[in-house]
Amino acid sequence: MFNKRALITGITGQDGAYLAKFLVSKGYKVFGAYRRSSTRNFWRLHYLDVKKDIELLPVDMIDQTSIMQAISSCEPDEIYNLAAQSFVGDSFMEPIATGEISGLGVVRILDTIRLLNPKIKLYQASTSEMYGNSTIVPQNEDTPFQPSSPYAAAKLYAHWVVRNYREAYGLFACSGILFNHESPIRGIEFVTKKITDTAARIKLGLSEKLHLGNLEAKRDWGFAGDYVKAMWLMLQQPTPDDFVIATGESHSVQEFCDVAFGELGLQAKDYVVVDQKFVRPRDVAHLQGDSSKAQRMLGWNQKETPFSELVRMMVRADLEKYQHPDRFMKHFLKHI
Ligand code: NAP
Ligand code: F7E
Repeated sequence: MFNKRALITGITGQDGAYLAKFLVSKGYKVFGAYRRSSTRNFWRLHYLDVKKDIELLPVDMIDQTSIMQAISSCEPDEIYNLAAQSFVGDSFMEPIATGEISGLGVVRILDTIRLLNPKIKLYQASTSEMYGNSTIVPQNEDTPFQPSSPYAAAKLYAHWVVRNYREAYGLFACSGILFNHESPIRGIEFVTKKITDTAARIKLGLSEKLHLGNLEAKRDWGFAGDYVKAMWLMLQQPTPDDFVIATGESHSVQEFCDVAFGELGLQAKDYVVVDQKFVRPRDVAHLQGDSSKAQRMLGWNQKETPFSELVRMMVRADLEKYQHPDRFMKHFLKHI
């Protein structure tokens, strides 16, 4: 018998896979919303060995009907909205699609909950990017927002609408303001994965240089596996609220490179090349979160995976991937 029923949007993404694994371990019946594409991309669910435990439903965040059908058919107690156009760099190239998916998509879910079953609890994936180039460091729940990209602006719109539906209609809707979180299954377009993947290739003689943009940018990087626990904890509280989730430490892109290459016995300065192609029209300089509210009220542990351990975990996974491609490829070859 299942304890509760949860619907996760963005099931094919990094957090979708980790959250599905976590909720299954808690005895949930998990439904995963995926968007139809010409190529199935469930490899992360296979990688974490959780595909067999979940039921998939087609949902596109720009399509109200698909959202309504999914929610009415699986009758969830909790919805975790992780679906988004989540790459800040691309949001400058696709600002309208980003607004539709990451901003308006959230209103489509909120309105469906309001009309169908206002008892459903909602977790919304807000982001530290909403702080933009804030001069206040570290950032907490009271720090003013200054979004510096179409992605951040879309997420801030969603963030305020979640709060508005909570106040106007009494929905149990929470936003987790999560700072950057990474893992071996992070998308290759994000800087951490690009660094560990290329460093592993360089180590094995498969690549020569690593081309990056702004090396000075500082981020508060944590492990995705730790962060999905906070999402769940937010929906188990007596009242809905918003929480910052972060490690409280920040490091520059340069430092990330130094640790990653160091793990492989190499020196980053011999391989890293600055390439203007990867510099954004506007970048965010320094994000570092203060998660004391989450530690106090949720009992969430910000120290579970230290920075050096996170980098090591990612580098080792990428090295293993190129040393034993057959073991990695099997996740893509599994039947859907
Ligand atoms: P991710 O790996 O990029 O996953 C995004 C997911 O959204 C994918 O499953 C993607 O499906 C889906 N999606 C995109 N457009 C969609 C659409 N139109 N309809 C339905 N699904 C759609 O992102 P993540 O790192 O797991 O992050 C999860 C959430 O947390 C996102 O909302 C992100 O913005 C937010 N967030 C992430 C971080 C972080 O550091 N990871 C920090 C703060 C907030 P496809 O596989 O089909 O593309
Ligand atoms: O960039 C710099 C880049 O793309 C981090 C998303 O999950 O976290 C993520 O957004 C920094 C930026 O992540 C390259 O300019 C330098 O300053 O890994 P990123 P992000 O933009 O912080 C937040 C919290 C989210 O919510 C987002 O969904 O690294 N950087 N050189 C580079 N970044 C990339 N991607 N590629 C480079 O070559």
